Amino acid sequence: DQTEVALKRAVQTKEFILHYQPRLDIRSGKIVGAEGLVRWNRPEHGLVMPDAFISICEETGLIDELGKMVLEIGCAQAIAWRHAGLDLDLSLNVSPRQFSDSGFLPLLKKLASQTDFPHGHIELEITETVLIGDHVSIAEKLKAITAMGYRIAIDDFGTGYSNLSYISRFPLTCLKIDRSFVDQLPTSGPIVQLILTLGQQIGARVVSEGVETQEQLDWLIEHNCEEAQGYLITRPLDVDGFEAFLQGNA
Ligand code: G
Ligand code: G
Ligand code: MN
Ligand code: NA
Repeated sequence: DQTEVALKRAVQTKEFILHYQPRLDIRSGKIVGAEGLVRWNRPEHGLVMPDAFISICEETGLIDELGKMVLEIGCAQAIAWRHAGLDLDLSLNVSPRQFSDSGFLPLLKKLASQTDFPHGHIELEITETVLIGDHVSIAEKLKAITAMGYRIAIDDFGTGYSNLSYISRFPLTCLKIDRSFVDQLPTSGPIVQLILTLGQQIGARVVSEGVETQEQLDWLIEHNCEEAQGYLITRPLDVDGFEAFLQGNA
């Protein structure tokens, strides 16, 4: 199919870039990090959003190469920000297939061995799907990844089917509340509160995603959620836009 052929070429010629959506530390009001979100800069089409190509990449196996590119771009950017004196944590999305690929740990190891790799400042976002299966081997894999200096976040938390009894055995530093819950505040308050309590219990920060209104942010402030991300703060921005946004918020 046409898109698939174009994607294959795009992976080879590296037509992908990252946009960055800031993460707000609710208590201090400071931007403490960003999530990198991939876009395909497709010739003659313009910017293509991930929903139009991530699943094709998963199905065709192109995700390993694309995922590698995302990690390389993200790590290089995180290093550049540190050199510029910016103290930012960067979250990068990892797809389930990429996580289970045998080349994934060696790639992480190679990236972490780079000069100036920002140990403790790169967070990998995995979904609950990744946590299904043999919990002992998953825990070992996650421990190996954290030992290299990465942190682990669970993305879209609350929408999957991860076994809650194992959550505390995994070395998780962050739970990202899916925006479908944030969108339904205050009706969804009991669920959000449950996740906030769980985060506290296991020592993971909780980030609320998809925060669009001041009312939602006020609810999160009142309930001691650590971080917020969403259109209320800003949409994902290209790197120049993101850096300009940081200046405006300094
Ligand atoms: O901005 P948004 O349209 O960026 O992203 C849509 C979806 O694509 C989200 O579910 C997001 O997690 C996913 N996504 C964005 N960037 C990446 C990436 O680099 N790798 C993977 N696997 N998923 C991504
Ligand atoms: O699955 P993941 O959490 O990585 O998805 C991030 C997606 O959410 C991206 O597509 C991003 O553009 C989108 N997004 C970020 N903030 C908001 C928001 O406030 N509202 C909505 N509707 N989408 C958002
Ligand atoms: Mn994400
Ligand atoms: Na999410």
